[in-house]
Amino acid sequence: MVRRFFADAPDFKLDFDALVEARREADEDVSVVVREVIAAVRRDGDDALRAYTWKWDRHDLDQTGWTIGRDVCERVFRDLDPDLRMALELAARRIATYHERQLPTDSDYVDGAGVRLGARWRAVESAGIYVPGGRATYPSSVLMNAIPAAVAGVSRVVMATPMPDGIANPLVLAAAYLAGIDEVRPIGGAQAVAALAYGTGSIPRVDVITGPGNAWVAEAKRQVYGVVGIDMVAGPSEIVVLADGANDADCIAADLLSQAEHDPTSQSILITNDRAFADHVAAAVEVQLGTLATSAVARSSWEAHGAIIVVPALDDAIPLIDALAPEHLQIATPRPRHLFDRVAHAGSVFLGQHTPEAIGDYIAGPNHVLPTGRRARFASGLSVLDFMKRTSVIELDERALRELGRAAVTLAEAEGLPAHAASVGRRLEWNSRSYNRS
Ligand code: HSO
Ligand code: ZN
Repeated sequence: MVRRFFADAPDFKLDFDALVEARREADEDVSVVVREVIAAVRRDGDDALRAYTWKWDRHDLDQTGWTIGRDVCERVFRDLDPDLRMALELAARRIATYHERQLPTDSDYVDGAGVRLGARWRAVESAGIYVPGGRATYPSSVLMNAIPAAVAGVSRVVMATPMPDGIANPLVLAAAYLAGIDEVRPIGGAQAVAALAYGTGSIPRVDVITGPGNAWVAEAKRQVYGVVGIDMVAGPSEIVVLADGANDADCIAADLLSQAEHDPTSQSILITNDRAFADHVAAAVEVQLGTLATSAVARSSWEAHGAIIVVPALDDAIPLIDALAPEHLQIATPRPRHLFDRVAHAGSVFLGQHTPEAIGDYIAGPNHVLPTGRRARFASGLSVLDFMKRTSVIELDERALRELGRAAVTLAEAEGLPAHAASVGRRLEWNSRSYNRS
């Protein structure tokens, strides 16, 4: 049975705080092993990669090759069931169109002091997209990671994905083809992250690594951060559904389960102002769990981390939502924007009764790589900007230097940095000499 909370109960605040603070991420400390793996890949390069891949994936890289060619991915893509191929194509188009709007514009202007200032955006040269094997092997995530990189203008996008027992996931290869990836590396785990970050004899290093992964991959990304850029270290997925009693209980139950089926550590929370509706949804979840093929995972998520919270009025949900800062927020009420306007923290929001979160997982267009574990307070979903960097541009002429130079000299002297002061001060003198000459 799922936990129920009543916002007007005396001990609600305590219970709710415990819900917010509860740790769902596995406590496994993998950092020591990951440190060794990274050191080995830095030291021994391909030899380490070959050995780890054999040990953990039972996969002989020399036999399958160190790269899966674009021609192989294309063949798999062409062989897809036509409905699936068209669905992937529609998703890819919509994701590309949405992300194109994120492309930043350069700036260039002359300010009142006569200083020409600007900012210039460029894509990173290369990016590595990690795609896990195992439970969370999603072709949709290949699109969500690789398309923003392509839209940003990254010239080399490499995908790393493990091939346990030498067997590749065909859907992942097909999605890689569609997303324009031309270099697929059949490697996984911390060793793949290390290879992407530092490079090996056969794998040139990249500048940015994005993509989900298990505890080892997440820890490896954390450890190589700074050598390369990373997107974020994501925790277990979550959803908050705010729904009134006018909703269909079966639909809302399905929404909650769609998140719960991802992982036993996922979290689905319903907030409603209707006590009877809460009962109906709880019952509908039980019925659906009876037939769901993923019910083992979904049930353990729902029973360990799920919750139903009954609030006196929909407005009372707002501070609760902000405290949770959920990755996904569905607002299934008649005036969803009215409520959403007052929500400060959420990774992605789904408004109205016709917008289930799963639409955003696949086809709406915005990215499904989102901040989890209350990180929506300070972080955003994956975007084109994760694959770009900005260079600021400064240009002064004589007049502008005369205008600003003195203040710079004063600050340099205050910081005890005479060479800084001279670098500006000498130019001021030089300017005034040439000024007097003219
Ligand atoms: N809901 C997941 C993404 C996903 N769902 C992929 C299905 N496939 C995290 O946003
Ligand atoms: Zn999902």
